[in-house]
Amino acid sequence: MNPEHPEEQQGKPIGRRVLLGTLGLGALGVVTAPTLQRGLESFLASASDKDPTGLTDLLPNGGGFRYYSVTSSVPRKSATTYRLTIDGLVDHPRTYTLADLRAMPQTRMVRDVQCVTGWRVPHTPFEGVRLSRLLDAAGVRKGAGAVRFTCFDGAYTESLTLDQARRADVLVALRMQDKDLGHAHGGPVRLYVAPMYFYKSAKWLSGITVTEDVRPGYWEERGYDVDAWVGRSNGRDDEPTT
Ligand SMILES: Nc1nc2c(c(=O)[nH]1)N[C@H]1C(S)=C(S)[C@@H](COP(=O)(O)O)O[C@H]1N2
Ligand SMILES: [Mo]
Repeated sequence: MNPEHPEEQQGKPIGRRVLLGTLGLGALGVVTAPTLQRGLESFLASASDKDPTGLTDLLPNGGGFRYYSVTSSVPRKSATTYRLTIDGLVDHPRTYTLADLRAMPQTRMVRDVQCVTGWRVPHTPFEGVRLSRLLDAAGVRKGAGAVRFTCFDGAYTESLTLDQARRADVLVALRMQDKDLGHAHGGPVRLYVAPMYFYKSAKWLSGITVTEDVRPGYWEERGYDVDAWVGRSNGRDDEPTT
């Protein structure tokens, strides 16, 4: 597998060994809000309808997205109330509105979404502004080595090294599945880190802070890898690549 493009293994079905191997982590990692989960069932059904391979039928919940939040409720932000702040070790700290972000060049990518607990949603389009573009606009200072993400749920955090954050396949995403990001999936704006397990893709993104060092995020303080490359982290490093 090309280490720069771990997503190239996207066509590979998830082996039984992977699913079995992650059940322990899954029990730890799945935190769902029962009411919202129910509200999402129609969405889940339509997500699996879009999978002609039937691959998602093999997954524990019959396929499709699961709704994850580490908090029991999350405030809603609209197109008018949403703000994204970039600060820390930058020359030009700035607060963006949703309209500001929409006015910037958008990048669309289609990859498999993969949660570390084993579920996967094949060929999922995401669209938004490259994080590298926002970092360049902010003017990253010497001595910076990492980027920290905060969320308006008030609890979740994530981080990337500066090199990871500058990859072309890391987006500040405004759209998913060719629709504006809904609240349940982290709208109006979430992070999308295509080459890594989905826990890196922080929902309800509100802050981007350029820092010296990586500080482990919410799940990483609870045992998951900070460098969360799909297929070569979290004990999955030995997956055969066929
Ligand atoms: N703010 C926030 N972002 C988050 C999470 C969360 O609980 N809170 N869960 C992560 C995990 S473990 C996964 S698998 C995905 C789930 O995204 P979804 O709810 O859109 O399916 O969001 C990631 N980002
Ligand atoms: Mo996850």
